[in-house]
Amino acid sequence: MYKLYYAPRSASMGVRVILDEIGAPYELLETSIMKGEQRPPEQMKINPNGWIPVLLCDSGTMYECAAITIYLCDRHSESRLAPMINESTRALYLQTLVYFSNSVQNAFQLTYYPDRFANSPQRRARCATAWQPSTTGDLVGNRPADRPQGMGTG
Ligand SMILES: N[C@@H](CCC(=O)N[C@@H](CS)C(=O)NCC(=O)O)C(=O)O
Repeated sequence: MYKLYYAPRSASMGVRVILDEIGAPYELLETSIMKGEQRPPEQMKINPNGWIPVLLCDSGTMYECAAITIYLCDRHSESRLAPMINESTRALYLQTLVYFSNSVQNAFQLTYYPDRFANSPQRRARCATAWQPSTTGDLVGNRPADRPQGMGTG
C-alpha cells in the first residue's frame, strides 16, 4: 500500500492522479503547503525541505515529482501511463517531466514564497512577478515539430 503526503492544489495532486490511474491502494496523509503551518515531523524526516509530494511504499520513501512519476509509471508499466524505455516518445516524456519539475516548480517557489529568496519588499515583489507562465506554455505546448504523435496533443 502506498502512502502519500498530500495537500489540495499542490504538486502532490499529480501523484494522486497516477495512483488512481494505476488502481493501486493508497492512503493520503494530510499535510500543508501554507507558510507558517507545521508539516508532520515524519514528512520532514523524509524531505527536510518540507515540500510535497512525498511517497512511502514497501521499498522505502521518496520525494520529487519527476522521480516519483517515473518510478510509479515504470513499476506499473501494465497501466501504460508512460512510454516504455525503448519507445521513441520516451525522450520527450522525460524532457517534459524534468523541465516542469526543474524549472516550472522553481518558478512557482519564487512566486509563492518570495520571502525565501529576497529580504526587502522591493526584491520580494520582483521575485513574485519574475515568472511568466506564457513562456512555459510556448516552450512546452506550442512546438508541434518536437511533438511526437500522441504526446501533448490534448
Ligand atoms: N522539486 C519539488 C518541488 C515540490 C514543491 O514545490 N511542492 C510544493 C507544493 S506544489 C510545496 O510542497 N510547497 C510547500 C513549501 O515550499 O513549503 C518536486 O518536484 O517535487
